[in-house]
Amino acid sequence: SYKFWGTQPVPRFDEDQTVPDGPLKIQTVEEISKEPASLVSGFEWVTMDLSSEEEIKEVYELLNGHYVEDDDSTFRFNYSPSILRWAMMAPGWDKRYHVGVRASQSRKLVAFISAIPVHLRVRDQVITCSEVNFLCVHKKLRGKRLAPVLIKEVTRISNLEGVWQGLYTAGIVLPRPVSTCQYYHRPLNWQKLYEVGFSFLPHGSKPQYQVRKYAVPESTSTKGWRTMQAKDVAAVVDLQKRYSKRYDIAPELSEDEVAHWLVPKVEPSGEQVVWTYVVEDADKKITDFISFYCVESSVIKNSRHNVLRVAYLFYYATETGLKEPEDREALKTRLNSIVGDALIMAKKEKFDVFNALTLMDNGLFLEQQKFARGDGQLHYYLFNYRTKAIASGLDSNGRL
Ligand code: YNC
Ligand code: MG
Repeated sequence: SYKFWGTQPVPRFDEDQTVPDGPLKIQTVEEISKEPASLVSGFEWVTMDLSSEEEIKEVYELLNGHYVEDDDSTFRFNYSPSILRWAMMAPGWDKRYHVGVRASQSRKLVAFISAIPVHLRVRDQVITCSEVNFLCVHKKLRGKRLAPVLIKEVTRISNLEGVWQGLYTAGIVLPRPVSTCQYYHRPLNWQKLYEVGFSFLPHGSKPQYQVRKYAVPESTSTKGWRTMQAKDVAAVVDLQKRYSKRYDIAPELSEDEVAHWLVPKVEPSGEQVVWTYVVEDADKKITDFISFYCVESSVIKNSRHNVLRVAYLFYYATETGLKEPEDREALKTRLNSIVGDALIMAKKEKFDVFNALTLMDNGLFLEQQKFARGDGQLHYYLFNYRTKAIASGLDSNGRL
């Protein structure tokens, strides 16, 4: 019945899809409250300072204990403090968008929501959105309608800055997804995935067959393959800009954003969040790039393993997809080469599994690269923006 979402400027399920793209509700900054809504007594709003070691640790601990789990509570996302900083302190970040709720007496952080600005192209229009993430309510405070209060607060803060649109994803169905993707998983360490209950032994197979099936070569094979460096930013921005024109919805990434999101950096602790590789041809031109980032998952109850190291496919682009007229087979071959090499790098970096969604051109390599369909779906949503549904890489039967 969507008691909350029914009051928000989001498209309804039964809505006519022929209306032109645009906002659902138009307001001015003057109409927006200068003060947050009051919370139930005993709780108060706080702005979290993620540049403080203590405060990022509090956000980390809330999420580590209470953030997204899979359906049978075997795994829970375990975003490290480094990844949280990477995700929430991207270009244009502002600490006002790191919204917490504390218990007044104990000072314990019990809920959180965040946003960063993103310039999103939806078909032929570019909109500034608040990309909302890390909505989390402590397990003991669930079902008390606190989530709508957090969502309204991040909306209010965005609106005061003149931002009227939102972008977010969720595993649950809400009114109304702009697109829906399936998760696909490519085992890298089959034995461990089997031991934690993530992978199953197919009928008639043996563990050693599965291990052999998912083995990857020792070294990459794409000529000119190397790690991305800061000097590649302008070339990657240009390639990404041209390649992403093929999609109906894509962020417009600035040089600062590409430097932030894609250039690999090793922290003093030795930790790394993102891995990006470029392909440089004989003329020193960047012809391809591909990236993935790391989010660990806690293995909730298993005597042998505590965490899974999970790589998530991020952006990629290739000149091969830009040739006119488009040569689909050449693109498919090229994407299989660079994704295959990315899998090799992820294996070297000790990842257990490599995840990808059915978006971008992923339908061209998921099967060939031995990704298997997972049971999770990810729904993409726009807040206060109407546009026709965007197909993911699946047919009407939900097949690749
Ligand atoms: C969700 N994930 O439907 P109705 S994703 C949005 N996204 O409202 P209560 C959600 N809405 O149906 P609880 C949601 N989950 O009555 C629930 N809701 O209209 C809706 N889980 O509130 C729900 N993190 O407080 C219902 O529920 C209402 O206590 C019920 O809290 C929910 O980060 C939650 O999955 C998710 O921590 C906080 O279960 C809690 O259960 C929890 O009674 C584990 O809420 C962690 C988890 C969510 C991950 C994410 C993206 C969030 C996007 C939020 C929407 C942003 C809109 C754009 C705003 C900016 C606009 C501008 C400009
Ligand atoms: Mg609640």
